[in-house]
Amino acid sequence: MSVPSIRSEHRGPWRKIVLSRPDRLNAFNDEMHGALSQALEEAAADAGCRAVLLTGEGRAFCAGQDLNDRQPDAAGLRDAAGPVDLGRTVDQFYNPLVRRLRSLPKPVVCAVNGVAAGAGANIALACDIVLAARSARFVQAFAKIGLVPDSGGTFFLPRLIGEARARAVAMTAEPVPAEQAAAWGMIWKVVDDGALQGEAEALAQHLAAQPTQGLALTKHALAASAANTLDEQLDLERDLQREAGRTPDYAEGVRAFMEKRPPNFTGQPQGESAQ
Ligand code: LHQ
Repeated sequence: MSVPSIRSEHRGPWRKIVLSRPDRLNAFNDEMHGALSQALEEAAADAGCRAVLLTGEGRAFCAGQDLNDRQPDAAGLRDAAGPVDLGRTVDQFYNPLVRRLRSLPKPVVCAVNGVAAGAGANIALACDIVLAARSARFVQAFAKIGLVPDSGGTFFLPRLIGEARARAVAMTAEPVPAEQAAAWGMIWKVVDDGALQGEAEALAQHLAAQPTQGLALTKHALAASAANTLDEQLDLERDLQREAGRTPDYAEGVRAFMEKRPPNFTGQPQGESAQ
C-alpha cells in the first residue's frame, strides 16, 4: 500500500496539511501535487474550516520539484513527463498551487520546519503568515540547475525583501537562514525548533476563531495592492469595507466591544443569520 504524500488533518475549525515525502525532503511529484490541490480545494469548500496550516514532515519543509521526475535525457530532449517542457509543469502544477493559496478565502499559515528550496521556498512565501524553525533555511536553488525562480519567487521576493536582496538570493542560490529571513521581512517570525508546530497550531486555532470573511477580504485587498495605484486601492478598500460591514461578525464585533466581552465570531458571510 502506498503511503499518502499529503496528510490533511481536521482539527475542528481548521486543517493541518502536511507535505509528506520525508525521504525526498518533501519534494513534489505529480501525485503529491494532485493530493495537495485536492486537500486545499476541500479546505476551501468546507465552510467549517476557517484556517489552514501548511507544514512538512521530517527535517525539511519542501525541496521543490522532485528532480528524479524531471531528469532530461542525455540529449536534453525528454524527461519522465515526455518532451522536456518545464513550462507545462509550471502551468499544470505550480501556478495553480500558488493561485490556490493566494485566493483561498481563509488564512493560510505556513510552518517552515526545515529547509525550503526551489519551488518549496516560494510556496512558503505564497502563504499568508510564515513562521520558520530557527534551523530552517530558504534556498532559491533554481540558479544551481540553470532555472528561473518560479512559483511566484520573482514576484514575492522583490516585494518582501527589496530588489537588491532579491537579485542576490535568486542569482547566487545562497541559503538564507530563518533568522536572516525574518530580519529582512521575508517571513513573519522565527520560533525555536521544538516550539514551531505548537506555536503555528495555536496561531491557526486563533485565526479560525476570527472574522473569516473580514480576513478573506483583507487578503483580497493586500493581493490587489501590488498592482493598484493609491486611488484604486482606496476605492477597493471602500468596496471591501462595505462588504465587511454587512457580515454578522462585524455586528458581533461591535456588540462585543460595547458590552466589554470577548466576541463570538462565526465566520458567516453577509446575509446569513449567525444563529
Ligand atoms: C531530492 C531533492 C529534489 C529529488 C533533495 N529532488 N531528490 C519547476 C518546473 C519543473 C521542473 C523543475 O522544477 C521546478 C521547480 C523547482 O523546484 S526547481 C528546484 C528543485 N529543487 C532543487 O534544486 C533543490 C535540490 N536539493 C538541494 O539543493 C538540497 O537537497 C537541499 C538544499 C534541499 C537540502 O540539502 P541537504 O540538507 O544537504 O540534503 P541532501 O542534499 O543530502 O538531500 C537529502 C536527500 O534528498 C538526497 O537523497 P539521498 O538519496 O542522497 O539521501 C537528495 O538527493 C534528496 N533530494 N532535494 N528536489
